[in-house]
Amino acid sequence: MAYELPPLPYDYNALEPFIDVETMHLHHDKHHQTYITNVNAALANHPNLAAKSVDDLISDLNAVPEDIRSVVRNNGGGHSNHSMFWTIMGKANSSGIGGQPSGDIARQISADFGDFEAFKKTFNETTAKQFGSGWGWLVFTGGKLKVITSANQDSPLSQGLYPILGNDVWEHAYYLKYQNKRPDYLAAWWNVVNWAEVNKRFAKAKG
Ligand code: MN3
Repeated sequence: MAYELPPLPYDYNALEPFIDVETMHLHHDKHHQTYITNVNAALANHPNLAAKSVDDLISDLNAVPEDIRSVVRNNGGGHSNHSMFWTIMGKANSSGIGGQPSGDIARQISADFGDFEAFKKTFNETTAKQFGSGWGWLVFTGGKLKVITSANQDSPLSQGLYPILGNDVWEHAYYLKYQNKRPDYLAAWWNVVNWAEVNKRFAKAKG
């Protein structure tokens, strides 16, 4: 079964003014769709791999034949990462979106970083420094939260780590509104984080 573009769980303008409607159309309808088109093409003659969920697919890249492994890593990664990304955001200025974290993730952030402000500072500074295209991630490893980055569309899943949240710092994610000011985008992004969804992912990361 070929992968399909998941619809956004909110309107294209829901993340305004922090992420603009034009960026959302391009990012979701064009960039995400292209990753899906490319990974589907690569798997066309590999029904056993195409039958996996995309997260399972990129969790075991060694199971992917070498001649299509890079294409699957980049485009399967792109599909997985963006599918996660849309769901961990929500309508700006609505209940549970942005603001302070809640639930277990709030307690773990306090335990591991001191407080939310310190966590955001670590995440934003680490991710701002990712050279070129990539992602900033929050993962849970060795009983602690950790901020990591990856290049391109590499997913923590390929390293055996479950992404609790991730922010896309490819220029296509922010350039229309923020131009070269990646730190401004990173700072603004916290206004649209869906903490209920992040808590669900944290529960999964803890196993
Ligand atoms: Mn992107």
